[in-house]
Parts: sequence; structure tokens; C-alpha cells
Amino acid sequence: MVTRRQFFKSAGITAAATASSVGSVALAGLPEAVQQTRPDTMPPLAPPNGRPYNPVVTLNGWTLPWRMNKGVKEFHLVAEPVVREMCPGFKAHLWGYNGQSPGPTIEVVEGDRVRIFVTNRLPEVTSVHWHGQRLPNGMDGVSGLTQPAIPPGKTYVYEFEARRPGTFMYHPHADEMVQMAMGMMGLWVTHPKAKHPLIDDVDRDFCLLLSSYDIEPGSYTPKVMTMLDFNLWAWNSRVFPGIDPLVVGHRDRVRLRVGNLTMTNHPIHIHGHEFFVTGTDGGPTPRGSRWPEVTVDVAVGQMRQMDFIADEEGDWALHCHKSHHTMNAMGHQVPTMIGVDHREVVKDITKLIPDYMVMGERGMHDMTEMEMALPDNTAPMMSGQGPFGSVGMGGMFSVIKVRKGLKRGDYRDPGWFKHPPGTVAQEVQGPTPPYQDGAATPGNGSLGSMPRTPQGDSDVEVKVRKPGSGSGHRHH
Ligand SMILES: [Cu+2]
Repeated sequence: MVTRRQFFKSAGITAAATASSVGSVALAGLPEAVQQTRPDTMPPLAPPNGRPYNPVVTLNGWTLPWRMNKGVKEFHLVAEPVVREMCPGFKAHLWGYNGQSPGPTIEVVEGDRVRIFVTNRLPEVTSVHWHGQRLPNGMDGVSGLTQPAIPPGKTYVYEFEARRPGTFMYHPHADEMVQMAMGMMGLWVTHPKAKHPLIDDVDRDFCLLLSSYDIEPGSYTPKVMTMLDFNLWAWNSRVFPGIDPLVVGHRDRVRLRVGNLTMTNHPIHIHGHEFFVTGTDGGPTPRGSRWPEVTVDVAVGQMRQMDFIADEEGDWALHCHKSHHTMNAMGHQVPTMIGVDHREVVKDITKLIPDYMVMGERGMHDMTEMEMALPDNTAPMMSGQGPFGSVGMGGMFSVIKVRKGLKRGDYRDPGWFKHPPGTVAQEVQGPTPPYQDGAATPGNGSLGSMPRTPQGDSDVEVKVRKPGSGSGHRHH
């Protein structure tokens, strides 16, 4: 078991100095405001007191330590501006809690009495809504409706009993559009107090929040008015290749808890396994309602809890199945160029813009390996190196690494999977049989957007201009 002090040390967190905006007298008697300075996935926080449970792992996040005060678990959240590294080389100026966005995960046990102090170090009012919880109305955190908004510099306290087990979220209910667009959110897990008929024990328990941002390449602050056209799709305010892998042992029982606080739905897709949806933010699902899936849609404001047995070794992708959501900023300004030969045009353009680059004539995979001059502080659009080259992904993407012989509680990255000989797709040697050109040839009844060139010309040249190319696409 990790002591509180050891946890602080190993997790790289520090007790924040008393805020200048909140007098030390006012804070005397409050639990210390623990702050996290790193964006790494922190080891699970084994409960140092209270009822035991198997703690969760927050991907690229951490769990907030508490103090026990006469049988009440006391937490201290500090709402404040933070600098979040969203992936190596790209930092965002967000708002969050205790040094990070999302805020720390709060973990308690069904039946716990919980007291949460919330200090507001933002330049405007805030509040905290405990999404999904059963609680007294006045603790629900809707500013103006159930409480006055918390003014800047003030500390409010919430107190209630964690009445039912499950995965919940917390977020402001004051100037929500701005504050959630700026990254203010966190996860809350209530573990069952005893063996629960609908909640199975698991070996590894991961949680993440889906969030989205609109940050112009080269800038730091999200555009808060954006409603749909976000350009960064994040898990716990990280984008691939900045999202840590989910390391699990072979045959481990694994749980994924995914909450969605973006403005659109996300079909979360697992490779190589099937999962069952075993819970929502409404609670555990009845066993008779469960069926196997490899993709589950997580709608706006929902949580989905998926259980699976990791019985296939390897490096398995886990990602949002909206392909725009596995790309980072910049992708949406690029016009579709497939089938366009714009070499002549480029000569004219480069007279005006010397750095102009031809992109996407043969698809966009080349962009994953292109050395592009990006503005400072920009996430690569799609990158991430795998053992076989570029993965060509960004945004909501990670890898479940299933390995034999992992010790319980070992979450260190085991490196890339070593495939047994003969189990990797490979190039076919020898001559390929001739291919009969079919309907997609001009003059053959239809006009393909990418007509084949005459046989014998290995360098594909394209002479057809695709109608409508050059107009940027919008996504939603
Ligand atoms: Cu998505």
C-alpha cells in the first residue's frame, strides 16, 4: 500500500502554496490543495483509509488524495487556469482543477460521507455540478438555481453521501459554455461497498473523459464560441500521440469508463476483443440487457462502462470511429486533392507563396511522414510512430497493450508487441496476376475520380480534375 507521502512523491504532485487570492487564514482548517504538475498517467491511488477497493487508473491523469476528518472524506478542488501539455510539443492554456485539465479523479466508496471544498481562482464565478449523483438539491451545483455562484477568490463547500456506485463526472454549472470549452471537468468513481450483483471485480480499471478544443495552430487558448467545428479531439485533454497506452495483462478482466463532455457523440471502438456495456451514469446495467459490441456510441453528457477480457496478446487500437476525431488541428482546412494534378498550378502559386506544398494528391498518408514547417506549439496532424512506420493517427486514439507475465499493478509501457513469426501481414513475393480494368475507366460508362493510367507506367499520373475540389469540407 502506498502511503499518502509516497504517493505524492511517486506521482510528482505537490501541495500547492496557499493562493495569494485566498488568505491563509481562510484556508486554515481546509485540506491541503494538492496540485499535479505532470500530464503522465499516475499510478492508481490505493486507499490509505476507509473501505478497500481496486482503484482506477485515469489515463494521463491522477486521483485526488483526501483526508479523513471524523469519518468524512475531505477533498479540496481548486478551479484555476492551467497549462496542459496536450501532446509533446503542444501546450494549451486551459482552465481546470488543481494544476491540470481535466481535474483529478475523485474516488470514494458507496455510503461514504464526502465533503468537497472548492476554491475559485478563476477570473469569473464558477460552481461544481456532480453529474449523475443522488444528493440533496442544494448540493447539485447549479449556480443561480441551487446555490449562489462561487465568486473569484472564494471557497465553497459541498457535502453529501455517495449513495450509489458508478462512474460520474463533475463540471461547472456557471458559464458552462466557456468553462467546459476551456477544459473544466473531471471524473468521479464511486466503488461498491460490498460485492454487488451487477458489478464484477476487474483486474484493471481505466477511466477517461472525452473533451474537444478549438485551438488555432500556433496559438494556446481555445476559442470558446466554437459549437461544432473543433480541431482537437482529446481523451483527458490529451491527443494522440500524447495519450498513454492502456497496459493490461493477458487474460486480465479490464474495465473502461468513458464519459463524454464534448458537443458530439463518439463511437468508441476496440480492436481484437468484444466488450459488454456494464454500466452507464445511471448505474450498472441489468445482466439481461448486455450484449457484445466492438463499438459503443457515447453520446453527449453520457458515461459508458465497458468490461472485457483481454485474452488476445498484442497491441490493439482503441479509438473513436469518427475518422475526423483521430486527427489533430489543421486537418479540416485541407481541401480534398485526391485525383487533382496541380503541378502546373503549383508553379504559379510558388511565385506568390514560396513555401507552398502540394498535399494530398494521392491521399493524405504522405502527410504523416512529411517534414512540414508547423507553427510553434502545434500538434502534428496525424503522426505517432509504430514499429512498422507511421500510425497516421491523432486525436482520440490509443493502444491497448496486452502482455503475458505482467505483474498486477504494473502499468509501465512494455514497448511494442513482438509478433510470433508468420503472424504479420506481409508483401506477396513474385509476379501479381494482371488486373482487368473495370467500370472506373473513363469511356467505360462511368468517370472514376482516379482513373488508372495505361499499363506499364509505374508513376501514376492523373489528368482528371475532380469537380468541387478545393472547397474545404466542414465536419460535424
Ligand atoms: Cu469522436
